[in-house]
Amino acid sequence: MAILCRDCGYLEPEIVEGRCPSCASPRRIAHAELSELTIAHIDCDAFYAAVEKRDDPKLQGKPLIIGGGKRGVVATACYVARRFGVKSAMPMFKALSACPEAIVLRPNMEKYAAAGRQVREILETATPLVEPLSIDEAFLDLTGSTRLHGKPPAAVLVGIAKTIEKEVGVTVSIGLSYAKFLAKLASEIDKPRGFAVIGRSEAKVFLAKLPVSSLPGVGAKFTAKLKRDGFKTIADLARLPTGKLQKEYGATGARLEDFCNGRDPRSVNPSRKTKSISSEITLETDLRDADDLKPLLWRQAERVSQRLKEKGFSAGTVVLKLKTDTFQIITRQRPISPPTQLAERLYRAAEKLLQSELGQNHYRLIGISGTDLQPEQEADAADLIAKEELTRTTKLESAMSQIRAKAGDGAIYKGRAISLKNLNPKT
Ligand code: TTP
Ligand code: CA
Repeated sequence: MAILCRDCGYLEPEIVEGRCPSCASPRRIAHAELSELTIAHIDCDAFYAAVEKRDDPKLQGKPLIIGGGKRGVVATACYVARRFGVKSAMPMFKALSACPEAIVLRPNMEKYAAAGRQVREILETATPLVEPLSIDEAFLDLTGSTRLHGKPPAAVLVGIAKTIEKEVGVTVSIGLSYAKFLAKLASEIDKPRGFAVIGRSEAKVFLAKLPVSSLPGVGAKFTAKLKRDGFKTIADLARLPTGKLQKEYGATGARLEDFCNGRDPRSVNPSRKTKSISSEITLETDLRDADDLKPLLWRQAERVSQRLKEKGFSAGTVVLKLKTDTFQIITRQRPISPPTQLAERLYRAAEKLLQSELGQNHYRLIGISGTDLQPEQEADAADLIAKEELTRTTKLESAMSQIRAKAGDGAIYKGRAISLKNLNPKT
């Protein structure tokens, strides 16, 4: 039975009572399979709320709800507010009657996306096998960890959690197992700032008491069907003879049979090759006027430009995305030659596309994607850019992109930040 320190990652093969011999922390976790398990699920705690608390120390210790606006529901609540019964997706009036002293903030998606990206980058320093599930959670396969880092996955995970706390300023909960869905269930067990393990020896016992809806792919509809058919808990499914679930429910049933017996054939699938780079914003108030929409479009162009530069791509096509107040999604695209990394050129192409969509609808979302991605070496060759596009800003941005491509980001960061701020009329 090994024992792991959740603060310094010190791993002892034998249980020794008391505090960690290395850092004296009392936060330790013991498990017989601690050194063998390789599949992890990492999930940030109360993510939107955690980012807001990080940025405003006055919010520390207070009940905080993120949400509201036109849709009037809770996106998330911090763990203080959860003690009063506030939950995601609850109508705001209900949340506030449960916790009248709660502070309510509107979501700031750009900030959360940036924090989510930062978390992902930290995960990718531990293993290339990172499969993001949403803005704040991912699966990791740390099979190569011992060879790569000289320590088992459990200890690497402690390091990851610490780095995220230090560098991003939010806490995470970790689930460690031998299978993806069990790792995900484990990360829920000990939230927040949790670390929980489900080993092979206890998987079936752990699963037995859970409702069938805890299994992947079992949503509200299927849960209701299973209930009608007499299955409430995972144990109800696990006791069926082999093949019975497949006979009843086809391929879905075969998958269920695996899951309820603690098997998960899915491997961790690292993020697929990047096909597009995009940025979009959902608006608090639906907008229709060019004067309102264009500054928002410029902001998205800047963000896409920044990400193209960070990832070393240029875009050969610009896509404008709009969502109307009746939830209709409109996408319009336009090739851009030579491909670009520049906010100004992305913006101009998108602005032309937007021009044709103005006056018809109110919009609740606006965004830009760069697709048809090319290596950045192909980007913005000055001699190929049409004369009318070569404004002072474009030239400057282009020159900086080229220096950045050669000398790295740091070389010109300061210069760009100062110069573009002063030069660009739209910022
Ligand atoms: P979750 O990971 O489901 O929740 P959480 O991170 O807030 O809390 P937990 O500690 O339980 O993991 O979702 C991540 C973010 O997604 C959450 O901070 C806000 C957003 N979200 C919504 O906007 N609406 C929703 O209904 C849910 C569930 C989440
Ligand atoms: Ca979360």
